[in-house]
Amino acid sequence: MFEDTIAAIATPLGAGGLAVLRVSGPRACAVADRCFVPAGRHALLPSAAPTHTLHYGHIVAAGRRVDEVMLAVMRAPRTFTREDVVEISCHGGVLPARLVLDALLAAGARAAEPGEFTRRAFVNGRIDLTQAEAVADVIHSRTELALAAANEQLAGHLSRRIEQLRADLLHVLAHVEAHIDFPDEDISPATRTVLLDRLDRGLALTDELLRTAPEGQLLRRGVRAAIIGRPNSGKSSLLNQLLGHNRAIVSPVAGTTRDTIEETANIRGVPVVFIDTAGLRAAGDEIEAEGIRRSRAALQQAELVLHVCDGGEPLHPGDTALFAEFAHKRRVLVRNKADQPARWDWPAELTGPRVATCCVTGAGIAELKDAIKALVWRGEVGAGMDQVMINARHQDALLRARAGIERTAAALRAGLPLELPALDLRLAVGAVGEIVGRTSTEDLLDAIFSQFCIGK
Ligand SMILES: Nc1nc2c(ncn2[C@@H]2O[C@H](COP(=O)(O)OP(=O)(O)OP(=O)(O)O)[C@@H](O)[C@H]2O)c(=O)[nH]1
Ligand SMILES: [Mg+2]
Repeated sequence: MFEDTIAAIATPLGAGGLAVLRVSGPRACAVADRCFVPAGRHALLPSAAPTHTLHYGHIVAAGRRVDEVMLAVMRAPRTFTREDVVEISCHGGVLPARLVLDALLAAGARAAEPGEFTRRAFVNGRIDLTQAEAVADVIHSRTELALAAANEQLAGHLSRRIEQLRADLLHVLAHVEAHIDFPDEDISPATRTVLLDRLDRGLALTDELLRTAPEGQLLRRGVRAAIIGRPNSGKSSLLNQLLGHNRAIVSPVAGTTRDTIEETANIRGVPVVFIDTAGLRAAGDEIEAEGIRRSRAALQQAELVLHVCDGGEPLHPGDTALFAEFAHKRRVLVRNKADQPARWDWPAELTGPRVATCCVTGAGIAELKDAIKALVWRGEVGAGMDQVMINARHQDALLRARAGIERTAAALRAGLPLELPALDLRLAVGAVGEIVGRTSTEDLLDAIFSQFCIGK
């Protein structure tokens, strides 16, 4: 249990209807008593209030009224942090929230670090590490699909699978270690079969979880898609169509876009960061040359390329050069200006998805979105996995665990001495434990919780 009481503004700073402040710790009610003046006939000080009740009154500091607030009292252990919690809703806006926070700090609370409330929830056993990470995922999710996956994880669906895996491995480890202690007693064929079954089940689950890693990363980080092509082919028009609003300047002048423009869109549930670029050609002036240089830099980082060709003009040799240049990239070939009579056909040797679009009518944009999703989303998240999608940290731990499980199974099958596999298996149990936070270091926790915002 923590000894100090922390406080923070839990809502984003800015003008708004309400701001919410959070106080958590053993002295949460005592801190609130010192700066909250309850109003009304049944006025109660927070420390005298029953748990899970709401109170009207004022926050005062140095004898002066700071704001009119609603104050909620929630006593341990039925709270997010499992500590006493006071939540104060004050007027929105930077200044009222800031003044209420100052009053709380003057009354004895300490300003919370980023993620400190969630960290307490984890350390006090309210949630495990995957659920703590899910809190951040929920906050940062950019599409409903990403939110659904984060909520699954928050609900403990990943935790349950990991705990099952860990229990299986511990079961095998107990047998193997007993056998090492009493080497004269052979593991009976029946027991061996049971142990191998458990290990195989562990491997299957590990693989199933590992297959969700690419989609998990997609949903969390989004995918970067560069829109490239010759000047005037309609790249900026296409960006606007994909975003659903006029973000980029469109004009008949070749060389309109000079700086790269980045904007995120929800493409069939996947967050896609589109990067509109300057048309690739021999530059007319210094500014355009810099724009083209930036476009090429953006291209290096892009996981996906939308190559836009002008359907109303004969195919330019510049496009043919770009076909070859980006042959190694995942790409969608777009023949834009499909409203105009076709002047050319796709070269036969080109592979990959092709879509015809018209940015005047919006024709073909739905097909383009489908093609983008099909390229990046492999559909590995099977029905049995619900919407569980692991992150990079889970992936790293599972890969280490997998190696240990495999070596143990191989040794067991071959009837080899079990000392070394026991070591491997113990490492595997440790790696699986890391995922849910059963084995964790301060460094790991710092790395995870520092990514949170203050007040979470
Ligand atoms: N007819 C027709 N015109 C289009 C279509 N898409 C874009 N245009 C026009 O083509 C011109 C160029 O469009 P932009 O979107 O600015 O082209 P861009 O590729 O971004 O050009 P740069 O930024 O100069 O490289 C504009 O006049 C658009 O209105 C289309 O599907 N059909
Ligand atoms: Mg443009």
